[in-house]
Amino acid sequence: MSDNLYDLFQARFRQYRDKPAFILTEGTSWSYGALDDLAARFAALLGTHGVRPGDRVVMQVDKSVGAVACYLACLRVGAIIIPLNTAYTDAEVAYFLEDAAPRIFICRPEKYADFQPLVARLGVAHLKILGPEPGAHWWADALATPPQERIEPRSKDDLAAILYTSGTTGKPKGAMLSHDNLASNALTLLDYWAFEEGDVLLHALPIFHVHGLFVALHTAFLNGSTVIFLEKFDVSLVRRHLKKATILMGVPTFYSRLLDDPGFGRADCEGMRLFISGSAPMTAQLHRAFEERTGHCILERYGMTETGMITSNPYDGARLAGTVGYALPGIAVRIADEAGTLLGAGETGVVEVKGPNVFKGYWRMAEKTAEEFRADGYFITGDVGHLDEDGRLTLEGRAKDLIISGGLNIYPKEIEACLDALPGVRESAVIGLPDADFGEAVAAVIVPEGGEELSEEGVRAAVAEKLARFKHPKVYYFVDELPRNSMGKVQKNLLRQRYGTSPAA
Ligand code: MCA
Ligand code: AMP
Repeated sequence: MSDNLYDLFQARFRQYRDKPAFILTEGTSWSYGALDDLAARFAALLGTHGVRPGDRVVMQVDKSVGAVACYLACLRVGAIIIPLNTAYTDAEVAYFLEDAAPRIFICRPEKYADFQPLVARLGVAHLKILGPEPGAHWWADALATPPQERIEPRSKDDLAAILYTSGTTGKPKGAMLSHDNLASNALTLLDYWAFEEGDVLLHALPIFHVHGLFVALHTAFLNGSTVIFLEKFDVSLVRRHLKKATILMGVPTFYSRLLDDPGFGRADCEGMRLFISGSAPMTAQLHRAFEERTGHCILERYGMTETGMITSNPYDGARLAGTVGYALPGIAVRIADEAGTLLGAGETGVVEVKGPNVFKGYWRMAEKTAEEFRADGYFITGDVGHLDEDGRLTLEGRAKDLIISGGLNIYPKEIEACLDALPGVRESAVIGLPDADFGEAVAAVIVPEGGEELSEEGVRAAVAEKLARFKHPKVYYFVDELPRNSMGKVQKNLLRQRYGTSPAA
C-alpha cells in the first residue's frame, strides 16, 4: 500500500471529476478531472526531464492553476517540491538553489534571463518558465505531453516538500515535510472544521506557504470543494466573491483590512459558514470587532511550517478571542521551561509539540535539527504560552527573535547581517513595532561608524538589492549607541519601548 498523498487526492478528483476544482476571477473554471489530467501531463514532463523520486523541484512562480498542477505532479512522481516566495530577490533565490540542489528550477517568464547564468553556475539541469496563462512555455509543453498515469509509490516518511523558514541564526532552514505529515494534518482538519458537501473555499493566500498551499488547498481537495482562486488578497475582490463562498482562510491582516472598509458587513457574509485565522496573533479586539460587524465568530488556529496545524479553536464550542484552542486530535502539546522541565496548567513556558504532523528535520542540517527536539521526540516551537486546566492554549509571545508581519515571518538577524555589512554601519538592531495593518512592522535602529554620513536613502537602496520587499524596514532610526545589558546583549525591549509609540512607526 502506497502512502503517496496524491492517492488520497486522486480518489476525490475521480469522484468529483466534473465538478469545478477552481474558479478564477475572470470566470474560467477547471474541473477536478481537468486538474488531475493536467497534473498527469506535468508528471510526464518531469519524467522526460529526468526527475526521479527524491529529486528536488524549486518553483518561484505566480499563483495559478498551472503552479498547483506542478506541485501535484511532483507528488505524483515522488519529487520534492520547494515553493519560493515570489518576493525573494535573486540573491535570496541563489541561496535556496545552492542549498536544495534541485534538478529543475521553474521561474516566472520575466526572470528567465536573470536566472540563466545562476542556474548554469550551480549546475541545475533545467530552468523552465511558468506564467499564469496556459498557452505558453512549460505549461504549453505539459498540455502537449501525453499524461503519465503511474503514481510513484511512497512510504509515509518519504518527503513531499521542503519549505524554507528563516532562522534565528539568519540562515534559512529547509523544513522537510513527508507525505504523511501533510496527509495526516489535512485529514484531521477536514474533520475538525466540519467540512461539508457544498463548501466553497475563497482562496486569497499565496501558495508558497503552508497556509495557502497545504492547509487551504488540501482540505478543499479532500472535500471535493470548489476553490475560488484569487490572484492575491484584495478587499474589493474578496467582497465580490465572498457571497459565493462558505469558507475563508486568512491572516489577521485580511480581517483588519476587511473591517477598514466601512461598506463591509453582514450582507457580504450571507452564505459564509466559517472564517478561519492564523499565521500571526489576532488581537481579541479585532476578533470582537469582526463578530460585531458580521455576526461571525472567527475560528483561530495555530501552526508552523515545521508542524502544519497544531491547535485550533473548536468548530462546535467556544471560540475564545485571544486563544488558539486545543491540540488537534492525535497531536500532543505541552509547556516546558527552557531547560525542558515540564510546567503545569496556567504556567507560562515554551510550547512543545509531538505528532504525525511534525516535520522530519531541516534539510542537510542535522545539528540544527537535533537542537530543536527533546530526547522524547517533542519539537520545541519557540512560541511562549500557557495551557488551561482543560488544555486550551493561549500564546503570549515568542522565545525566538522573530517578527511576524502580515503573516510573514521575518528574522531580525537576517536584516541585521545585511545592514551590518554596509559601509558606514557600525552595528544595527532590528525590532518589530506594533502596526495596525501588518500586526508588526519592521524597524531598524542603526549606529553609523564614527564620523560617517549615512543616508537613509542609500541604506534603503542597498537593502533592496539583497532582501525581499516585505523584509525591508518600514522605518529607520539612527542613534549613537544601542542600549546593552551587563552581558553586552542589545536590549531590544528598551528599543521597542522607545520607538513603539513613535508616530514614524
Ligand atoms: C507586502 N508587503 C509587506 C507584506 N506584504 N510588508 C510587510 N509584511 C507583509 N506581509 C509590502 C509590499 O511589498 C509593499 O511594499 C507594501 O508592503 C504594501 O504592500 P500591500 O500592497 O499592502 O501588500 P499586499 O500585496 O496587499 O500584501 C499584504 C498581505 C500579504 C495580503 C497581508 O502579505 C499576504 O498575503 N500575507 C499572507 C502571508 C501568508 O500566507 N502567511 C502564511 C505563512 P512597498 O510599499 O515598499 O512596495 S504559513 C504560517 O505562518 C504557518 C504555517 C501558519 O500558521 O499558517
Ligand atoms: P511560519 O514559520 O511561517 O510557519 O510561522 C509560524 C509561527 O507563526 C509560529 O511559530 C507562531 O509564532 C506564529 N503563529 C501561527 N499561528 C498563530 C496564531 N494563531 N497566533 C499567534 N501566532 C501564530
